[in-house]
Amino acid sequence: MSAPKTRITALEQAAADYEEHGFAIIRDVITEDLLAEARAHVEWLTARYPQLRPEHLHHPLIRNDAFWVRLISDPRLVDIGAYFLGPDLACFTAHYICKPPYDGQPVLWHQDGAYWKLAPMNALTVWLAVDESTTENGCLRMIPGSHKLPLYPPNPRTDRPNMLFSEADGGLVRAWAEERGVVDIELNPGDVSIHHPHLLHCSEANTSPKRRCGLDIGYIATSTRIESQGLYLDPVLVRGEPVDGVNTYRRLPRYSPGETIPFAGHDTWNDQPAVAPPGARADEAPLATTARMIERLREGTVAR
Ligand SMILES: O=C(O)CCC(=O)C(=O)O
Repeated sequence: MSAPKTRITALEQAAADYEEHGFAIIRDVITEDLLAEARAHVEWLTARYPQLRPEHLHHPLIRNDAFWVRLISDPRLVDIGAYFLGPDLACFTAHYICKPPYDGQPVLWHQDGAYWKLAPMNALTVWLAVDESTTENGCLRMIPGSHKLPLYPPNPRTDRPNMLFSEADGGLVRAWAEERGVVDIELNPGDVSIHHPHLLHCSEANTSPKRRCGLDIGYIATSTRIESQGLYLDPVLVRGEPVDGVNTYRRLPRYSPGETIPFAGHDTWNDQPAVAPPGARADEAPLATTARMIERLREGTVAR
């Protein structure tokens, strides 16, 4: 028997919310087996890069990491991206923002698109809760309807620790928050929230005893050109077809013990035809590129 026509699927509901408010929540997307691997990955990365704050586990660190590619290519996440952006989909950025207990840094009010140079801005942020994310430990906060705003360049802000070293105009945020209110996006592990590149959103410091870790994924339609210089290099094609002359796509990184965590399926990972050949070297120094990314955030030049 076919489903009644009135039944609204989770994605249809999300699309209606997204259209109206600029964000939506989709519950129970990722199951505990993969979440446990994501947590192991975060532990592994923080042990490997003790010089970095765990809010800064940026994509240059992990884009040649087979588990990272497995995670951002998960069909349950890609289905969400494809529902909003169409069947030909790439991931151009994805990083863990992991706020440790008691001193996790805030992410001040901003619009994601102001940090990206994409043409056209056919992009979606998909935020996967790796840990529980609540008001207490610094969940995302969003201003409904603010996705209708144009993009404004962020203002540098370094007088208080904050992950982006910048924030949106205070007057703009106050006016919109008074008019529309602010919604705290409380999520259980495995839930996902999505938001529009123009939406005003932030997250507070984590002063609680509970870590708050999320994986922040940027998907684009393959017809969107990445125009930033030097940071958002070679996206990963996660579904469908590239568009001729728009972007170049990286070969999938090989699984190699020591270069990522072991994960379910790692033993057959290298059998996929798109995996880089044995001996292929990634032409990048992940830590140096990440340091440059943090520096460009600090300078306010990340969108160039
Ligand atoms: O994870 C956070 O606290 C902030 C994430 C964010 O700003 C984003 O997903 O655009």
